[in-house]
Amino acid sequence: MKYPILYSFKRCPYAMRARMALKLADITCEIREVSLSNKPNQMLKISPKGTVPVLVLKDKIIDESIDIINWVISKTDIFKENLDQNKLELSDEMICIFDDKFKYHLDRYKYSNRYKDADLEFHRSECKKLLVSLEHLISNNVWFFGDKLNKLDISILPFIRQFKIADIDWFDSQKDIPKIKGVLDNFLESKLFIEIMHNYKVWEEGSDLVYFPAKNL
Ligand SMILES: N[C@@H](CCC(=O)N[C@@H](CS)C(=O)NCC(=O)O)C(=O)O
Repeated sequence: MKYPILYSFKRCPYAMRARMALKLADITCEIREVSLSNKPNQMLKISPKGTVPVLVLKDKIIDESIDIINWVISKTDIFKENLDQNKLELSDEMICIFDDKFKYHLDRYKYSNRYKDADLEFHRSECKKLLVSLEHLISNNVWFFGDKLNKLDISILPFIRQFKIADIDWFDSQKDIPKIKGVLDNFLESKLFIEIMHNYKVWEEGSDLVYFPAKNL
């Protein structure tokens, strides 16, 4: 196996953050775009829980996005010396809060029709409270902790993007999260984000090999 294999799904925020870490580290993978409604058996065999992303390495399988990011960080210097210990700890704490609480309320806000008795406004306001607490912790700069991209940016911005997309006019009308809005705009316009949102055809057994990052980028 020449390159690691990455099972991915373009619009999945977890897969996005894994692709960002891999792209920042310039790690070439064979990418297999997955249809979530028709997951390949090859993926389910190695990761029966059936979520993307899944990274297949020579000696192990990593099927949690944060573990993929941490693996990349352990192998490379993508975020090296950017942050002091306090900020590193704060980042990991915020990532846990966003993966847990923010994601819980985001799903119930975005897909309130899929959850019995979900109150859209309640869940939106719970997400918003978490954004306001993040707003108080971050710098007034390009990224959350300054002018350098960090683990916190790539880990939670894909979810904040989803929160915005759920109702763009409402999001834009919020006045108390200006720094977050600025960072999100920088993220959406960044070369990194545009590159990791490349379109790939859904992979199936026998498909031609395709690579991430895309060869023409
Ligand atoms: N904790 C996992 C969550 C991954 C996840 O839930 N991915 C979604 C797509 S965004 C998925 O694969 N869902 C399976 C499905 O919809 O069947 C991670 O961080 O990698």
